[in-house]
Amino acid sequence: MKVICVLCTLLYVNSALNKTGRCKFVGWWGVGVVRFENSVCTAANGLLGICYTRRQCTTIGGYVSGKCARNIGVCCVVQVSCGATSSNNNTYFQNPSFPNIFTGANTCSLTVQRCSEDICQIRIDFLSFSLAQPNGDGVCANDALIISGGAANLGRICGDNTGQHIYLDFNNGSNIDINIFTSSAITAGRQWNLRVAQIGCDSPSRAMSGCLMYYRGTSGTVRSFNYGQSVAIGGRQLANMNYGVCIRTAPGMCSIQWSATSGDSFAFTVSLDAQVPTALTGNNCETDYVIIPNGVTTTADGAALSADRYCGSMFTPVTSSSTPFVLYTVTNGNEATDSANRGFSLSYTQQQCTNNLLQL
Ligand SMILES: [Ca+2]
Repeated sequence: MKVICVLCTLLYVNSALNKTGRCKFVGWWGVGVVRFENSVCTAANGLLGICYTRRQCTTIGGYVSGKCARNIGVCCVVQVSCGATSSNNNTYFQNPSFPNIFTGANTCSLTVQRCSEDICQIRIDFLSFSLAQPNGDGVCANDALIISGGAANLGRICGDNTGQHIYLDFNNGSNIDINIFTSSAITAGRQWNLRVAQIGCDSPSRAMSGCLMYYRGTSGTVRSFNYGQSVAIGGRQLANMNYGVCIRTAPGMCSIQWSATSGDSFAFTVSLDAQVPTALTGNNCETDYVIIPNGVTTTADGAALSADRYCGSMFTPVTSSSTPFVLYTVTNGNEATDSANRGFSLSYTQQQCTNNLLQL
């Protein structure tokens, strides 16, 4: 047994330094040394965990929920709250007393460390996220999510963002700090549950650089931060945003069509008065707008109209053949000329290539 344990230690050290980008460790079980990959597992409670030995799970502050690796390993779930530091893939960062709401004033932070030098990116899934709404200018003046230390600046995010996600590259070896500020100036029930996944530099799951959001479906819906139909103060659209949303080009697809999500009269209220439907394009969009590179709309008389910028409070379907498929969001720091803007909920559909060998 002594020999086995020495071997375990050596393998553990070696594996922690390996170059796979998957943060492998070595499990040992019974009378022999057993290797298994620390892959993602679905825990018995439905959350995502990582396959570890029971001892490793305890060491990293997780808890066991089910088994994995042909019952050799345990599915280890890590849930943390304010003040934590984690290098664990799929860490759940939750408000104090989650799933109950949090009403206090606080600064709550998670420090994310790379679990190996072959990790390039994190994906944050907003499984649950509700902070106070922005002020009348769309500024997150009371509560705010502020992420620092990564390779891009996001601006302040607040309001309701359940279901959103973001990708963020590590800035070399620097940690990424996820900070949530809740203000004593207002009374609000806050809740958050953010899942932070670590993505290897060579992983097919890695988003292209410059894509804050990345979607993989041939069709789907993209919503701006804090998009919603109801408004309390001013509007819901967040100020000072500037980011790209990318869509993975599916095989055989050559263009993408964007349209306002059907059945929602506020699905595109980006500038001007949300109650007075008006569509603007090009240089008429100066404050808040989306950019669809080389977009083409069809006018009522059938003519094609090209533009890059789209704003106002109405959206005519736009098709673009520019690749990679991307949509940019830009907002300024106020809503001085705007009223009751919600932001956007745009649905996309990738369109097949025509006159292409792939069609034969
Ligand atoms: Ca604005």
